[in-house]
Amino acid sequence: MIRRVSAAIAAGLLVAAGLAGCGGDSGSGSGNDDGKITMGFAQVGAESGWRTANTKSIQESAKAAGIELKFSDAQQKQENQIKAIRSYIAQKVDVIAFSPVIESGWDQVLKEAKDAEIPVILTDRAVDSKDTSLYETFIGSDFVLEGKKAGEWLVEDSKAAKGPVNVIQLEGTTGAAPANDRKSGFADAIKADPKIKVVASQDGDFTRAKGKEVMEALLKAHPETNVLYAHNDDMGLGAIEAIEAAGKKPGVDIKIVTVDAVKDGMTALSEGKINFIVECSPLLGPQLMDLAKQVVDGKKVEKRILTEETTFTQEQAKAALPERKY
Ligand code: GYE
Repeated sequence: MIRRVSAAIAAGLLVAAGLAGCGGDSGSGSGNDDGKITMGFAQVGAESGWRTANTKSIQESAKAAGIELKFSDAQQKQENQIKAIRSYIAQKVDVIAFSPVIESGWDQVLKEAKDAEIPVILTDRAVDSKDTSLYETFIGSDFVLEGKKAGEWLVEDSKAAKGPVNVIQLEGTTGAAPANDRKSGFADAIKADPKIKVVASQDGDFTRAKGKEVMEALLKAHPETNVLYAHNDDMGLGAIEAIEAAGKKPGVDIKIVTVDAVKDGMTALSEGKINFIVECSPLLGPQLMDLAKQVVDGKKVEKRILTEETTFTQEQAKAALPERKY
């Protein structure tokens, strides 16, 4: 039944009152045949402002789309996500969506979903599975491009610099797609200027606390640092505290470029503590719900759907802040 009902939703023909009478054929549905699509969503965790906004977007848009959402928070642990996905399979949800904490190690559980004929949508982070039939589609950002934009900004900004440009890089969670890709995109772009060197690069797990802790240690080991590249705003904001505690001025003594553009990051940018932010949009919910309806309906969708994103200078942040939703 679920297939026919969701087709009706897509066509805009659904009359809520008619729903109750749509029982009968249980199809590949969730077992409760109220005609509603049930989605199991295995979230990474609550590590950053980006993640909080992403979770809110998913929960709100599921509600708006009339999709029943089963939501779990894996606290940044792959084994928790695998457990959650297995439980969604056991509950016979109509569609599974998840944001894989790291890229590797998903083939087995994705095969289990496929065998159970439950379509899977990757949101935000990708997997490195060779067999792309294990998921329907990926929706999210081009992280390599984000890293490249950060690097290109630094190359441009360093044109006037006389001496060496010594960069500390705070990486996202080791093995996560955005950590791998933001690192490689950045590395590629800074090749354009031999003055620019990454003097230290370490995992800050995408959190403010870890960003602060790692920056404290790296600053001691590399007092010559004059640039910080953080793979997200939160680590950058933690690092700002470490920089200030070391008696240096963030944004001036140490220039800072980050990725995300969440409100706290944009505020620091507008105050001159960050120099440049590459945007990464967390508002994937509406598109995800749309795709869920399509794949449950058996429709073919594009294999990789990329979000459009911009960048912000300090001036642009000041202008954009009042309208910023997250
Ligand atoms: O940039 C970071 C979060 O996967 C794109 O995860 C996401 C990243 C985001 O923790 O803040």
